[in-house]
Amino acid sequence: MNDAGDNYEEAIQSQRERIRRESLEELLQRIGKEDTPLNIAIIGMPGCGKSSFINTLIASITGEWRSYAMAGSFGGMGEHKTNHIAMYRKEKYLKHARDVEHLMEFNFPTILDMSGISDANDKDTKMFLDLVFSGRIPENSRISDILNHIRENGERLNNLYPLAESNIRVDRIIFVVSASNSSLPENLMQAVRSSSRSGQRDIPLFGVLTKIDAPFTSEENEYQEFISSIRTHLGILDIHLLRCTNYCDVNLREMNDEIRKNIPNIDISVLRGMTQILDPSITVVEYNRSTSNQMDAGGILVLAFVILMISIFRMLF
Ligand SMILES: Nc1nc2c(ncn2[C@@H]2O[C@H](COP(=O)(O)OP(=O)(O)OP(=O)(O)O)[C@@H](O)[C@H]2O)c(=O)[nH]1
Ligand SMILES: [Mg+2]
Repeated sequence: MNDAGDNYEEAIQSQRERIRRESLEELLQRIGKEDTPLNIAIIGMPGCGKSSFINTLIASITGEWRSYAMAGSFGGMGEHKTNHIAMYRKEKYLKHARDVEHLMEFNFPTILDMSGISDANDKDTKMFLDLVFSGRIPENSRISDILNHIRENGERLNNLYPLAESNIRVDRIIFVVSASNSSLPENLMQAVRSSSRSGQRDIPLFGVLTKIDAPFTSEENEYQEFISSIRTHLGILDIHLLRCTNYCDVNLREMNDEIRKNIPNIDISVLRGMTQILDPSITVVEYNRSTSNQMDAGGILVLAFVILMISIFRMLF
């Protein structure tokens, strides 16, 4: 390339790098420094790019890609790359960042990775999701063991996975969908959506669309319909569907191994999307357990009053 071409390319690169830094700064401002990390559960079908997304998110924060969550594929041989519940706390994933001391001050989330779940909306799937969302599954549990426990123990599950103060309860759910597959896991989306709102807590749900570098179609209309279908099934706003390409086989080779410089375009999409998802003003609704009891007590009082009035009326007339 000639000098003019080189200069142009350099100018574009430095502009992208500047936008990357601004996007990270915006994320830091948004999450703040309060000392209560959010717990985020990453859910989706096998191979949709959950673990790659976690590595991409961490790379976009630290500026350097590393393989924290093991990603990969067995080429359709029916095996999961991730087969347990793994938790990534900021103490672990920021450890190697160049500006670790500065970053550690901020309220970065704890991220829960797990193996892909099959596309079902049955009792066992919902039971599994409820256990995950209420934080009752211990770290590093094998998913297949939990599913067996659910099948075998049914109602006795509460004894096996008790509710405790120490449970790491989920504050955000991210449902991951791959853009390279035209069929949506509608049953699983429905199960996650209803489990996010059942029980005592209403947990905010978000979407991440991975593999946008390899979409299933080149037809714009078809692609837009696909996106609007994801939003409808998850019941989310457009800004709550993060679209990205992950660091993966196809682009990791582009990174310069010696300097390990990230690809700014990948980081910018992820940082901007996460700024929306980690917004502390989006809160988990904790339902007031006593409200229904108070209503019952109120109802009984009204009933007693009515009975008393009827008795007095009868006595008088
Ligand atoms: N082209 C492309 N490939 C991707 C992208 N993200 C992930 N992949 C590839 O998709 C495959 C599966 O990625 P994983 O991150 O292991 O998927 P997973 O959802 O964690 O899979 P399980 O843990 O087995 O459920 C790997 O071969 C990745 O390299 C992406 O954005 N673009
Ligand atoms: Mg995985």
